[in-house]
Amino acid sequence: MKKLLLAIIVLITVPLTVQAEQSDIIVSAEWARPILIAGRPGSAYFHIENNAGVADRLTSVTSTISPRLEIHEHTMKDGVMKMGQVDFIDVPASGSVELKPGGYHIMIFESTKKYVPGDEIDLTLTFEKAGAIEKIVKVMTKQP
Ligand SMILES: [Cu+2]
Repeated sequence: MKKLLLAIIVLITVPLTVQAEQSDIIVSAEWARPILIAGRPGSAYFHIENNAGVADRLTSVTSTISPRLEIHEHTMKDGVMKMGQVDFIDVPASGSVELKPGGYHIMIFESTKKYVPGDEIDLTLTFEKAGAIEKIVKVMTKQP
């Protein structure tokens, strides 16, 4: 009887636990550039994979190291590379987006201290459908 009860408990709880931890959005290959002087702008990059059959959208990024993070993109205008803030990054259904130097990136303004290679920066990425995803991002001099 005890064994049967245990089997029933396992059957009931295991699928629920797996579902709670599963996200259709996978964030990987995250890294950030050093911030050599406190307050100087920094940047962070990562790969976003969407395994859902519907599109999602990265709408905000926050961190405990700074009150001001922005989503940016680089664009070519009249042969000149410019960067500016965007409100979101669309992640296509069953597709992916890469944040990288010269493309989409996260800007970190007003950090209270400097960050050198080997340091870590926490990021909370909020997606419209997948919700919040927390990441610890390693500071590196160049893309791994
Ligand atoms: Cu920027």
